[in-house]
Amino acid sequence: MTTRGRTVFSRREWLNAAVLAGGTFCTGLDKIAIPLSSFVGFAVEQQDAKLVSLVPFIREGSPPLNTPLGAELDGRLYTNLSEVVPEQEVVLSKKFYVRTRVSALLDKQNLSLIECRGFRPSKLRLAVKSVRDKARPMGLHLMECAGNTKEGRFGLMSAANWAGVPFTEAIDFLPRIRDKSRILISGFDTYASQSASSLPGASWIFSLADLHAAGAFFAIAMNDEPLTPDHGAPLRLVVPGWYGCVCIKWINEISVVGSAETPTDQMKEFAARTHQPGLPGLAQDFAPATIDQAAMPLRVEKWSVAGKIHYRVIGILWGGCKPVKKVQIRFNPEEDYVPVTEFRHATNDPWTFWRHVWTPAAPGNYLIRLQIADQGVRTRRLDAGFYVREVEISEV
Ligand SMILES: Nc1nc2c(c(=O)[nH]1)N[C@H]1C(S)=C(S)[C@@H](COP(=O)(O)O)O[C@H]1N2
Ligand SMILES: [Mo]
Repeated sequence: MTTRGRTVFSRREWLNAAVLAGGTFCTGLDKIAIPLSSFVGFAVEQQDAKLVSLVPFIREGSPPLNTPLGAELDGRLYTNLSEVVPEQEVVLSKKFYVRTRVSALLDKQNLSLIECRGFRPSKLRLAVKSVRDKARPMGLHLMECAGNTKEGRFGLMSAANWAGVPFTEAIDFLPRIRDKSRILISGFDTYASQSASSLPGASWIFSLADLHAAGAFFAIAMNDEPLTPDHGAPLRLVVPGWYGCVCIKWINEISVVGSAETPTDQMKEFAARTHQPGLPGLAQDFAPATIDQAAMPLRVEKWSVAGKIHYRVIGILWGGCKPVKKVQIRFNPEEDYVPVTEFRHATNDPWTFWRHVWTPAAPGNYLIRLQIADQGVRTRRLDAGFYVREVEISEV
């Protein structure tokens, strides 16, 4: 094993890969990717190192990527994550995943004043304009749909640079809320067409403490552009670190509810996917819908270096709430987990990139699986094999 000191993912090599992945994007020349302490394997800066192709993941769905599909509750946009690179910190808004497309009936709604119920004594309204007037950068945050599966090439996940106002600040004009009370946030969710697979109705019940701890905010813009209708304009909720199902779009109601409140239909629909123990009878017994530490490959590159074939697996780590040191990768259950060759945890949110040089022993199919070996880091989806991806290697 050699240590080369500080190594930088060069701009050229990331871009090569992105071009192969069919991506077109502009990257600031001044932006250099993450520095890494050590680099093991071959130097892609070498004259004789050439990126041959990307090895596609197999046995996954094949929906068109980066393009809006269908309408309303069954409408989706799957992000092409294979073209994501560290230099471009966000997914462009037009490629940011969409889980439910805007309702054809939204036009006729007036969502500029949001009903606030249960804030005794008065019935109040929150003006979207007041949020817009106070809006400021809320930072880079990842969003992942709890139903982000390989059927959709794991494309229901993206990161954006958001603007808005922290939840607790936006409602601070309202009378004090009793500590035990919970907050229900609802979005407009009536559609002209019937869904084949989803239930209409989007609302989630939170404790104020959870919203505060997560840094939840009302968003009015992403990536320096106003929210689009598909992403929840005029106002949506973003709860960093939680699954997307709590990030209510087209907000139309904020209500204080008691501790005996039962879960909403949306909470019931997403109970299993947000790791609830069974179906809690009360909203207050729902655990925060946080994303555990997760990791997966985004693309596998085939390289020719001085006449020899090498592969590189490039991926991300996301979710969780503490720094991780030991990330391991395994190629098929018969092999052992080995440390990922290039990894330094930069952030839990939005994501941290890693790379691994891989020289398979023989052609064949390989199931690529990641594992976090740090003690005390919860990884329920990784443990369940949720993000395992498979490739077919034809040449070694
Ligand atoms: N009103 C409303 N809000 C909603 C939904 C919905 O169907 N209706 N879907 C939720 C789910 S399941 C996810 S993953 C996120 C997706 O947000 P995006 O489409 O902007 O990526 O929105 C959430 N907010
Ligand atoms: Mo979702």
